[in-house]
Amino acid sequence: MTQKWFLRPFGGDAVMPPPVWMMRQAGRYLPEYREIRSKAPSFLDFCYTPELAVEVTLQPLRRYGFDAAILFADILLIPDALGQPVQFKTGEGPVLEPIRSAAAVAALQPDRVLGHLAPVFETVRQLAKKIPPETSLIGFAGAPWTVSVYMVEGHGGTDCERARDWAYSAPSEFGHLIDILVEATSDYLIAQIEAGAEVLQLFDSWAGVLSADAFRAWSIEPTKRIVERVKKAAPDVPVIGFPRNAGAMIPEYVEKTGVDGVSLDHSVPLEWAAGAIPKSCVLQGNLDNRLLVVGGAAMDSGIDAILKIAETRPFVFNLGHGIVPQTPPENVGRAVRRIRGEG
Ligand code: 1CP
Repeated sequence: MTQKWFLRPFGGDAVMPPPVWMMRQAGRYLPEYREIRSKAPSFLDFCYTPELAVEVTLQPLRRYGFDAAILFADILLIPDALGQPVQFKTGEGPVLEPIRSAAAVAALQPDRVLGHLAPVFETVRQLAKKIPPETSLIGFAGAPWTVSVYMVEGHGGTDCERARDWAYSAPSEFGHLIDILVEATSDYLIAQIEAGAEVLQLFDSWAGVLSADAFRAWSIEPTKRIVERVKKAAPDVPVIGFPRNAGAMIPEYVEKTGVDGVSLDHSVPLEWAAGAIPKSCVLQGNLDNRLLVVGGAAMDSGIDAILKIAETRPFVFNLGHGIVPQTPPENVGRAVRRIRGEG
């Protein structure tokens, strides 16, 4: 049986070269993205217009031939679908009308989520037909903790203090918000699989601000519940977790959530992760995204160090966090060639 290269590590194989994709592989560093983006009236409209979302998902595949495509959408579509006002302001990032009371949680509308997100499922259906046959399609969502941070803070660029305070001072009230997100996110991911997603990634970008016990309660537990629901619906679809900056808690996250792969930020020493995490869990990562900006010999040696570990176990090459807008597109091409032993 021939299997897509991207899926091989999830079947237990340490393949060389390792499959490669990059978080935020579609985005502002690409001139062809900026061109299409300027045609949509708002970032949300952009995400909800399948024709545009499909096109920008395909752009980085045409340039670099990544082993996987990631659905073009955003983790903040879930708050939007729940009825919380969300806007993306140019140069400022997302702005939400913050939720800071039990009454505001009770006003969320879980029943409208799947209907509201129908355009995203249409994008996935079209992508499943349009990506090259050797490429895998990744669906995704934000993990409940990280999505709740934006819902409670109302914007990025914080230390998540309001969300942390709420979680510590009124855990059952805050837990109700997390429960709503677990259900909505599970439904959303299962619908992505039904539309054609072959792998899922759960982004917990703010996992690293939590104390160990809070991490167990608000990152591990909700993720575990989502993985259980997804596995019940689709046992064979690999789920990758990304508990960014969770450091020493990562092995426990892997063990307790049941994820099939774990995406590592660039602070994690790979030789430590390789010893602390069983080979049954695929490691993904973890080139510093600034090395992709810098390029040249520094980037090459960062890549080579990762490849030494990739040889020894099931592995997917990625960055430690998303591609930043200042990245020269030619550096991405050079990185992919180096990873594949072509340069
Ligand atoms: O065109 C623009 O200016 C918008 C920039 C942009 C893009 C390209 C945003 C706003 N979202 C996206 C797409 C996106 N977001 C994708 C699909 C594209 C791809 O990966 O190729 C994905 C997977 C995400 C996920 C996402 N959105 C995360 C998790 C990953 C991470 O970066 O940590 C987070 C935290 C968001 C929120 C968000 N959306 C957009 C911005 C600028 C932010 C970050 C806000 C902040 O905290 O500063």
